[in-house]
Amino acid sequence: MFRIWHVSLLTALICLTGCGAQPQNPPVKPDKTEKPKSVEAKPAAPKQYKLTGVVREIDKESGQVMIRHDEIPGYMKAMTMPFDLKGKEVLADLFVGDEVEGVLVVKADDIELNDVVITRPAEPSALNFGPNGLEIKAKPATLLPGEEVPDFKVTLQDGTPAKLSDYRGKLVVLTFIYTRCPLPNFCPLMDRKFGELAARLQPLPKADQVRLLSVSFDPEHDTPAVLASHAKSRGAKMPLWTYAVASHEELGKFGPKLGLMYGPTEKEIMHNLSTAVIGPDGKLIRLDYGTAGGAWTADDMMGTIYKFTSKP
Ligand SMILES: [Cu+2]
Repeated sequence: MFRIWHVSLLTALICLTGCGAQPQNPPVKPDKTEKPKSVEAKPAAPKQYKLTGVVREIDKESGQVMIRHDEIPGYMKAMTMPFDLKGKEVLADLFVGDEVEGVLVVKADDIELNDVVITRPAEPSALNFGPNGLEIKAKPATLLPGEEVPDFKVTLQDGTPAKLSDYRGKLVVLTFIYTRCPLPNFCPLMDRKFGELAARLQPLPKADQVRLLSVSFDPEHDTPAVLASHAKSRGAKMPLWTYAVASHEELGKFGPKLGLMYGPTEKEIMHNLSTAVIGPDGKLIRLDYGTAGGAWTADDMMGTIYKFTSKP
């Protein structure tokens, strides 16, 4: 009895607010232009997975980045595939070889890679360029004045092998060129500046404390014979001024540390300029590279040479 009464009272309360208390709205005419509302079930919420991998290719223009990613448990085996990172800030900083981490969002009809961060930057490699040519945006040199320049092997213009460490006791001014360079304000400019340095040093007793080394990054073309004839045409005479060539592998070991970037395109080699002064102890004294790579003058370089060689 008590129970029935309770239910009736509840019904009455609901009717007070819901049935009779509000004025009724006039019936709404159906709008014929109105599209039928979708009655589809909502798709399942996008799934998210952590993605880790290594950048293999970058196309900055389209924003497409090829990533060799690790297995994504429960979703995908390890594979190399493109991801669209257009408009994402990280794109500007990416280099081939960077290890990255991100959140893969898998929607019903699309996947998205978000929150990409570089977990381990690529090992410096002089051959750091994408499939569509060189990413000329050079990474900063990683060597600072006072730090030891890693040893590397070259072949001199007379065909003899040499190492940087063979020059211990000498002050080495080193620059990078390739003899076919068509741009007058790049390699030919370095040749002219080294020519000027050589001419100024030659009559000085201190010339024997100094070595000028023009290292080619074009081993496919710049054989010792080619270098020897190039040296002759530039008036370079061993041992003061020597042309040499290094393999890409050797260049990869020390070039980027000195801010060098180069990479072949169809017709020429894209590159920047880098000139290093290395002390008799093998430590970096001075580095002019990147956009400032062509700016040094024989005058200020002679100043550096005087400062770091002994008196006579
Ligand atoms: Cu050049």
